[in-house]
Amino acid sequence: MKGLVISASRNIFMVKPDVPQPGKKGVETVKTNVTCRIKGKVLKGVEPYDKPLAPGDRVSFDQEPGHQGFIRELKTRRNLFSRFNRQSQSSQLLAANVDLALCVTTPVSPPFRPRFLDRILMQADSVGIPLVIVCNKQDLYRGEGTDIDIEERLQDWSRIGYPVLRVSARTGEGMDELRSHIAHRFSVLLGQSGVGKSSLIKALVPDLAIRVGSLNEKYDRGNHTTTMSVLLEIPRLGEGTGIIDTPGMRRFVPDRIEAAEVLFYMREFAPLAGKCTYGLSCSHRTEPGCKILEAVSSGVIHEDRYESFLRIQDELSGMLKIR
Ligand SMILES: Nc1nc2c(ncn2[C@@H]2O[C@H](COP(=O)(O)OP(=O)(O)O)[C@@H](O)[C@H]2O)c(=O)[nH]1
Ligand SMILES: [Mg+2]
Ligand SMILES: [Zn+2]
Repeated sequence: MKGLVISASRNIFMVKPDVPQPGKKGVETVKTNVTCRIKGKVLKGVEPYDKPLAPGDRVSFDQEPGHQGFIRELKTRRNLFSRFNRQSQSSQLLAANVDLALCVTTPVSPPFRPRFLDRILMQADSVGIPLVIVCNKQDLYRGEGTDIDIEERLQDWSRIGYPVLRVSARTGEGMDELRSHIAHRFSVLLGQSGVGKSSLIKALVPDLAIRVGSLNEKYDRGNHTTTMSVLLEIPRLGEGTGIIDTPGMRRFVPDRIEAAEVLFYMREFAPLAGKCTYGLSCSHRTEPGCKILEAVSSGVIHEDRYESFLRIQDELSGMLKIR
């Protein structure tokens, strides 16, 4: 049997079969999710991650009617969004086979954190997943009392090619535009804890709220915050619509990107790679004839993006020593 991974913990996976299963009484057929484990110890073709599978993965599995299933094989992934987990020193898989990443941010509450976004944007570009920035909680934004000019940063992301949506899960502002982006696609919702990822899902599908809660409750022992990625299929928003809600994160460490590669995965930097006087060995900090530094002074690269670039590079080169 073949199916779609809905959620994944360390060794238990919820899989939705492609073909309807016989119902409990054997009469009606329903697509009941099957609780699966992995057959044997390791799944072929999967590196030993903390959790080997992610929502959106396609697998084949065996199941005796009424029993738990055993996953035999992982189908080749089209893409994979992950982050590096410092604690376990391994990749944390957040979503597989997605068409779109929705990076959620807020002007306030929690405070606007452009550097957190720059990391997520870079990760998405490194694995070729198109990304849309969703600035939620517009109802709280009055454009005052913030150190960083939020509007300027949003406009700069838009300038370098990321669509920016201004929405409010509370008032419904901008939700139609968000719907049009996610219809007929599988998306992953990313962003730090508290920006309103779960609230956006509830605003998109009000009566689904109970199911979101109960799904998490079932696996998180009553804890209502999302602690694992969960895939929700929402056909009423258009055939083939699905959203993967991801667990709360406080930090985002890029995964499988070396310090020297950062340049290639920041959109407005990438075309300048290798063009400095010192070519690819340029550190883009003090060298004469550095095209990156020139681009910063001419405004082709925003100063704050350059600051993000430096910090990410520093962090990743530090990490390489730890590893
Ligand atoms: N004022 C306002 N509050 C919001 C909005 N969206 C979410 N919230 C609140 O922000 C808090 C965190 O939301 P939640 O969906 O749990 O965030 P998550 O951690 O990203 O899933 C909750 O108290 C929500 O009620 C919004 O558009 N406006
Ligand atoms: Mg949540
Ligand atoms: Zn340079």
